[in-house]
Amino acid sequence: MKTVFSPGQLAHDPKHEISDGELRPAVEIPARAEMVRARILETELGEVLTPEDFGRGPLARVHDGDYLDFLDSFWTRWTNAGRGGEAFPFVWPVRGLSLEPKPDHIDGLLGRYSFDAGTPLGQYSFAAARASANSALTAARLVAGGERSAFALCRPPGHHAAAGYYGGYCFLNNAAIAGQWLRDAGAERVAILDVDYHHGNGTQSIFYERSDVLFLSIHADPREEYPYFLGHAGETGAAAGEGYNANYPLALGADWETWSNALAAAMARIRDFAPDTLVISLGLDAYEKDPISRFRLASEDFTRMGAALAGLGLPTVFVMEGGYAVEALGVNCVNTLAGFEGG
Ligand code: OKP
Ligand code: ZN
Repeated sequence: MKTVFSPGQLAHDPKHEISDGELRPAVEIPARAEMVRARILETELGEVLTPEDFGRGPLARVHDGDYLDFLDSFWTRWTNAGRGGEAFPFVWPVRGLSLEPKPDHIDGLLGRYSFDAGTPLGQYSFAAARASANSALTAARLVAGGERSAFALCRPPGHHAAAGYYGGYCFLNNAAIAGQWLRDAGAERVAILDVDYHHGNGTQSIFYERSDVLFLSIHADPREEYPYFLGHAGETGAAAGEGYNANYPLALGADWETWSNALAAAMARIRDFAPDTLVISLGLDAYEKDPISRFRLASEDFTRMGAALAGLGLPTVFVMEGGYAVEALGVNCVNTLAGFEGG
C-alpha cells in the first residue's frame, strides 16, 4: 500500500496545549508522523509519496469560505495585535450570543471559528493543515485511479474540524475532504468509518443531512469523554440524511471483544449501504497505552482491525487521525495497514 505524506505537515509544531487546567506540553506533535513514517520504511509497507497540491477548490467543497479566509489571515491579525507564538481562544458564541456581525478583533474571531481551547494555532498551522489535506486528496486520487487502498499519513488530524470551526487538534477535515472529492470524482456513495477513540464530530456534522455519504463512528461515550457534545447513539442523521449517520459509543475501558462487536455492527451497516469507496478515519488512540484515552486495544488488535476491514472488499482510503502513544504509533498504524493487506 502506498503512503502519502508531505514534510510540510511538520511545520505545525505546537509547544503547549490547554488541558486539565494547565498549559501542558502539546501531544499532537510532528514526532507522531515521523514515528509512523519510520515504521513504514522499516517494514517496507510500500512507497512513500509526496502529495500534489489540489489548491483551495476541494477544501471549499467542505469548509466555509469565511472559515478558510480566517485561517489564512490568522497570523497577520495575530501579529498585528502584537502577539506571537500560539493562539488559544477563550470566548465563544454559545446559546443566545450572536455569530453575526463577525468580530473584527482576533480574540473574537478565534472564538467565532473554534469550539475548544485545547487546540494551539500558530504561524504554520494552516499551511501544515493544507499539506495534510493534500495527502488525503492524493491518497483518494490513487484509490479512484484503481489502487485497492492507500494511506494518507495525515497530521494535523481532521475529524473534529467542522465546515466552519476548528478544535480537537484539527483544522481541515481531511477525511471529509477526501470523501467529498471521491464523490466529485464519480463515486455515487462513500462511507466514512471513524475508528478514532474520540467521536468524529466534525465529519458527522458535515454530512449529517446527506444520504450520499454514510458516516459511522466507534468511540468513547461522549457522556464521559471529549468532545462531549456530539456522538450519541440517537444521532442518526437529519432531513435527507436520516438513517445515514451511525454512532457506536462505548463505555470507557472497552477491550477488543467489546470494540470488535461495534465494528461488526458498523460493517453490517456499510455492507447494506454498498458504497463505491470506503474512507477510514484511522485514529490509533483506542490503544491501551494511549496517554489521553481509555480503551484497551492491544497492538495485535490493530492487525485484527485491518484484516476485518479488508473483509468488506472495498476500495479503501486510510486517513490518519489521532493516537498519542508516540513510541507505539508506528507499530499500531502499520499493523492496521498490513492487517488489511493480509486480510
Ligand atoms: C483529538 B483526536 C484531555 C484533553 C483532551 C482533546 C482531545 C482531542 C483528540 N485532558 N483534548 O480525536 O485524537
Ligand atoms: Zn482521538
